[in-house]
Amino acid sequence: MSKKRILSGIQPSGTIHLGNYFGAIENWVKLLDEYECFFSIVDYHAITAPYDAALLPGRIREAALDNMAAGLDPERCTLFVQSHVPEHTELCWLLNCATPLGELFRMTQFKDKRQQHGWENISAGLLNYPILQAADILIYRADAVPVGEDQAQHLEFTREVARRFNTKFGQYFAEPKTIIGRGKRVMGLDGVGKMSKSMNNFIGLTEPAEAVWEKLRPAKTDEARQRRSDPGDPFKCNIYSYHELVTGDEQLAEIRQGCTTAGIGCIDCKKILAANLEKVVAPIRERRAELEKKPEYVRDSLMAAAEKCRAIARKTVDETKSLMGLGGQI
Ligand code: AQP
Repeated sequence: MSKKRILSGIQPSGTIHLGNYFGAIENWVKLLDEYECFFSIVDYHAITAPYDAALLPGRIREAALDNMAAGLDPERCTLFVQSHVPEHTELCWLLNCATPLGELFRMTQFKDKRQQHGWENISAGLLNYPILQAADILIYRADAVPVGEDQAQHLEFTREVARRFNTKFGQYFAEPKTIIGRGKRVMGLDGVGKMSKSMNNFIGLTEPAEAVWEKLRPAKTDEARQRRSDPGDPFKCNIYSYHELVTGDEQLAEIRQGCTTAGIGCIDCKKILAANLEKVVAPIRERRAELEKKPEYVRDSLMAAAEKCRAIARKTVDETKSLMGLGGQI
């Protein structure tokens, strides 16, 4: 029996961080054997916000290195760069024309960015981004999409796009399921919003241990713990939420106990976190250093993956066009 297919993507819009890892990449690696896997470095999405063109090629390369080092072995999955497969934008146009504008204006991410930056400073691409995302997924007829919680609304939107298309032009696209990762919403170091590349509130996946400590040391904890002797509530502490991702059950119970009884100070709690985190990320950092020595291997893998994708994507676009009355004999 053939394996079900998954697809997911990551933007090369900055440093890949622990939110990306625990919300998405870690889960992608776990799913490698169970599914036929497609993962995309979604550079067309990364240009929906202001960016420096001179930096983009380097960011795409960094994203490829980080993802491969984290376990996306090109022998076990198809890791490709979105813009190497132009069919994504062709399908996006077709789906654009079958999607009401009102649905795009209702997307939370769009509403947030519009409020932050104002109408004049956001691109039409940002409004249309969910349709491109739907095209990214539907073009491979993916059965499921593993993402962090912030993408749940966009995936519901993708299912709507598929449903609407099927109603109008005939049953064609399957509705992909959402698979949410373990760290479904990793908070930023400020403890206010989700960890995100654009908010600069992140710990980079492959940042050196010293740099990670410089970020953790002043990071916010439970406000009740003003002095070491003040008891706190671990569930109100952002540092504890990171512990839940990297600390084993027994030590986690000790941390909870220490926090509620003031038996452990915040700095010591952070030191344990830094040590446990290092156990997870050190092997990734080492693999990344090895991959950096093999730029041709990285480039060739991405190119071969794009070629494989183009064959699948072309077929979907041609069939979609045909259902929409395009591309036939005239
Ligand atoms: N904080 C997070 N917790 C859990 N999952 C997360 N993801 C992102 N942040 C978190 C998941 O990572 C995958 C790639 O998403 P992305 O490249 O869009 O991540 P980003 O860091 O949010 O990127 P930006 O450029 O900073 O985007 P904005 O400005 O929109 O926040 C996805 O599966 C995502 O769910």
